[in-house]
Amino acid sequence: MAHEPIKVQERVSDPASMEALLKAENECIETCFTRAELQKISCKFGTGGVCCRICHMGPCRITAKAPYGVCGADADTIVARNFLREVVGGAAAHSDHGRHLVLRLKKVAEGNGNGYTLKDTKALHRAARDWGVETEGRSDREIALQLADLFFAEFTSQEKVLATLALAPKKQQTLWNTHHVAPLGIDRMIVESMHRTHMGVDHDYRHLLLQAFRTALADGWGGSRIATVVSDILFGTPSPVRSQSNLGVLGEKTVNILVHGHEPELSEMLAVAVQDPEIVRAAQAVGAEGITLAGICCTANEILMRHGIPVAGNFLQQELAVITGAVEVMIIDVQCCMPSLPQVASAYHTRIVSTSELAMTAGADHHPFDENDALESAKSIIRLAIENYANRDAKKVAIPTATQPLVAGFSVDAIKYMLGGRFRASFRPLNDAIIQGRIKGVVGIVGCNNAREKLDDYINTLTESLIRENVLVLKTGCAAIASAKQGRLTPETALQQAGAGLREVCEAVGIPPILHMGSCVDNSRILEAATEIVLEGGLGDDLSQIPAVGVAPEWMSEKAVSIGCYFVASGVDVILGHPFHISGSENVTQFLNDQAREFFGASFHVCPDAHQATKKILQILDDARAKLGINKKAERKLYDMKDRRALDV
Ligand code: NFS
Ligand code: SF4
Repeated sequence: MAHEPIKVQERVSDPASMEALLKAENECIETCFTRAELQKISCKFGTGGVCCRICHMGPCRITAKAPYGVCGADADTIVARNFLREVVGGAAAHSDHGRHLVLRLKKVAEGNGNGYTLKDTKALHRAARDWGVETEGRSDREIALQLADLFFAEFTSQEKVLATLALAPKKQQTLWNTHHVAPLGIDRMIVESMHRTHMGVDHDYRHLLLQAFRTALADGWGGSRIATVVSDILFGTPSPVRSQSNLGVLGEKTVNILVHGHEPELSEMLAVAVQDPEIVRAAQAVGAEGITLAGICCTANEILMRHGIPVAGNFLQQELAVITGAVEVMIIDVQCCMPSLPQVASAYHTRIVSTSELAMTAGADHHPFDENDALESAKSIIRLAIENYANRDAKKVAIPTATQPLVAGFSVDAIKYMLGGRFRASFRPLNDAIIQGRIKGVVGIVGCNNAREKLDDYINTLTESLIRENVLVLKTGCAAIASAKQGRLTPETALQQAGAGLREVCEAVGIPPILHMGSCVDNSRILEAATEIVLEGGLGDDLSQIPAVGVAPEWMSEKAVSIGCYFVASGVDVILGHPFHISGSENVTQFLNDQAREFFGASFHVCPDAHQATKKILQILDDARAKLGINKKAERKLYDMKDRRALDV
């Protein structure tokens, strides 16, 4: 399909994406970048959130001349209802991901693991302790079984608030109870929110927005937290690992398999299966040197964190990966997989293979992942790729050479260990560094890429300026991959750019200034880290008091909306690179960007560029420091031996 040429250098920033997008342009392949061009003018009713199609007297659109829908709903009601439904979408996606993992945990606990095991018994015991499960005199499987049932109850609880909330600082829990936003069962919250947004039910925008925060809390402290914990039990708690990133990780002479999507179950098995000697021999038999397994989006983050499997790219690179002409099979499951993939793949030999029973895509080959024979299932998909190698058309292959090394794998456990050593693992050195002003604060940069913005640009500019200002940066999702591709996830490179105070601390304890903490459900790890900071003491007694900020610079998905809401409801200010679709209601905008502070001690802020965001973040951190009385100018002293000894293992 011919389309207007696009300015490649205005759409992407890393050299590999630039090369691949140019190739797409030359070959007249349509991508999200060209489609974004065609969709350029957005509907102003949609942008403002004032289009209601909840009942069939509508769609109704609010204008100055028609300020009410047919039923009498005003802009506040309509915007708040639409917003709540976005949170529902995001919370549902994260939580259903979590549910599938709990189902797996239960099977393993019952002795029907079919290749899956309780890989990390330390994580199992940690979870048992956190959720109050008796371990004395019980087998790991018994513990896991009770834990799985307890987690199921978190989904279905009808009257009790989530048990998981007890992991938050006490004051946070009291606050949630006072404002009636402590969520009951995750499924109940999601259904109730759908009920409340049905025609003719909940109409008060404040009440609707508080429900949005409540549903989001069921995601962050419930579904996502559970997903992370169970993944750690089944697949191992991440610890620092080196790997490579960007499209250049694809092999010129290997069978290339990309996993894309979110659920770690299949990708974990693929990571095992590609090492099988029989599979390797099969690849060699078709003339390949071996197999390259790499990932896109969050499933990439999952296997990167645990196995060091390379990351081929983030969200906006999924089509570009296919356009290299060198991918035999791209496996997709759920979330963030573009429906355009089979169309792009049709220009090459690439096969798009969908594997989740939840998700089919027209034009993709559907090979449902057989969980009862997981390893065999993984191998059969790899064999498809091996067979397809012969169909690769050398004339169409151009793999960008750019790759960058990285270090990932910073679970809270790993950070604690690095900070304090094996025997006194603790956040103390970090808290002290914050109190002394060597580190100004902690900022989580998370979330997606968005085809309406230049790929990675805002994320990377912001990250650089924050570390320069002595801010420790925690990363997840596609934002983490952005840093990886820029070579900023190696301690060496990043340290050269960090401010003096941050650099000293990082060097002394051996952590990089930018920590890759995992996939988007692993934003729960950021909450966990923030909680550790509170519990360690000296920086206030709830999350709203510590100098911490969350940022979603290039966000696009409903999951990001939910994440933003649970951060704010947890007391962490959130900066958005572009606003929610709420501008049609001043009241809703004011509530989210301001009034939320009265409830939670935090709110949303919109900063359209990285420069503005940096200023805003530093101001928020400074304010928090002033309130804590730790805003004195940091003494510029180098670490002496005593300090070093205090930090050393
Ligand atoms: Ni998060 Fe991960 Fe990426 Fe955004 Fe999508 S992959 S779950 S939603 S696009 S960060
Ligand atoms: Fe219109 Fe009200 Fe129906 Fe919405 S619920 S479509 S505003 S009549």
